[in-house]
Amino acid sequence: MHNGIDTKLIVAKFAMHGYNVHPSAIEVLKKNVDPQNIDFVISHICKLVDSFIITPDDILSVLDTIREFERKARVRETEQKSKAQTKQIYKQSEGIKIKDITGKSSCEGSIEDFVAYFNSRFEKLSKILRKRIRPVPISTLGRLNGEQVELIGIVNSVRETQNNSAIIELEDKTGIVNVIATDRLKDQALELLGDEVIGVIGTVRGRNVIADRIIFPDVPMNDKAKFDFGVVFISDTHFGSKEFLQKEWNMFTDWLNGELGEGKVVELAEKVRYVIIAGDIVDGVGIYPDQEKDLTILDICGQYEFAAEQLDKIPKDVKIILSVGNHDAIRQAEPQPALPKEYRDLFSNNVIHVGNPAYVELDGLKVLIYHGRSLDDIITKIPRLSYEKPHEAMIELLKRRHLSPRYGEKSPIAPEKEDWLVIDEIPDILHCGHVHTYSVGVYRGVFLINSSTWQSQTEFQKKVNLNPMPGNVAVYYNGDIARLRFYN
Ligand code: D5M
Ligand code: FE
Ligand code: ZN
Repeated sequence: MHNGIDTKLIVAKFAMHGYNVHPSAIEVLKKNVDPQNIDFVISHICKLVDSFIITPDDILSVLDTIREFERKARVRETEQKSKAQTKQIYKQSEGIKIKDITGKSSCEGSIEDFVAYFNSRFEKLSKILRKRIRPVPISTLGRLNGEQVELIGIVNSVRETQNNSAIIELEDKTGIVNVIATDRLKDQALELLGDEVIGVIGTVRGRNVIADRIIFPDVPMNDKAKFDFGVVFISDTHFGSKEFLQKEWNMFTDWLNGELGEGKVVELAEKVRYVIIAGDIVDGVGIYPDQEKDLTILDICGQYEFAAEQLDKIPKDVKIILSVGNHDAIRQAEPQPALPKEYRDLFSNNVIHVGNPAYVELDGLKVLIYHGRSLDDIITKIPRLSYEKPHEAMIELLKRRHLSPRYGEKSPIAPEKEDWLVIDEIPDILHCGHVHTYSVGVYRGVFLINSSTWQSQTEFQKKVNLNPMPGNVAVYYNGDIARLRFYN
């Protein structure tokens, strides 16, 4: 009960508005309203009630109305906040939308961060899978012996057994179960990378589930995107490396300036509106042991100055979307933010800096840029894949709707609250680099481009038997991808 407000004062306040108030109504008012809000409430009661004597019911119904107003106001406020956030995510820049981690990183790498990160991954990917399957919680399987069930879980591990099957340990928020995959499903199971979120349709047999189908989140069938402007895809320029191919780079920029090539090739250069670079802009310093021996520019700032100089050879009416990779001067764990300001400031205005990965929309063309570090893991893990055809490994990313399915040493992940590596938005083009080889393909209407490098084979790469295909450029125009070679 509030002592702070006097009954007489309340009667006087109502009288000022021309109303009488029943003593029991005053009690209700005292019980439900803070003294500091009393004037506000009384003025509302007098506006909303048309009887001459105010009753307890009048008071209660007006209080309900006020609460409803307040609730709606709160909803409006949150809606406005989230609208403002969306605006922040999509930094508008003359026809360009960008979504990346830059300026939004929140993780400190604690255990709680990892729990939140994997929860986000599970939520986002199970939401996609739920469009096709209706999972039961793993904890309820004990009661469903003999029945066919649908499950969604994260892959903890996969092991091969002697009797021609594989056991997938699958976990959801309620428990863990062994899923047995035999025959064709065994081959599918052995291609699982671990940590991906999948669906399983299977039959409960005691403590296990015998799989009938394994379902990936995957992308639906799309039509190939058709836009009548050109976009150039390159990657891994490695400026500052002794093996940087200056002569070939100059040929490339000459072509963009309309000074090299003839016929359709020159016409294509005229159409180009954007150049996208998928990271490893510079060779960096201290990236691997004894790297100094491979560098022409030994300091990182000098390397970015040189990079800016080389990018200045690209016509200024072409916008350059510059992402980052594991050789750049930014944290290694993905998602990587864009370059720090001190380096960004070295570049001309036509360079737009983005993180890795970055989802961009260029006059409507949706491109997902990802440097491609996870490709090493995928190509190593799945025997049918090779460095000669990196786009086939990129298909595995689309199937899993995730850019770095396996958390590990080669693919360090920063445990952000949201999993930025989930492929939420289906792009028209997925663009990677990193492996220094060139290949292009289409999967369910999505173009896959790995755009190689501008660095010839290093001593180190010779030792690990890595054969780069430098100087290749992919050019999107009007629903097709052309390949230009500037290296013999
Ligand atoms: O990576 C270029 C390519 O070289 C990529 O496919 C990874 C591979 N690479 C890089 N470091 C190693 C080591 N230590 N062993 C084997 N293969 C490696 P880049 O990011 O340009 O260095
Ligand atoms: Fe590289
Ligand atoms: Zn790389």
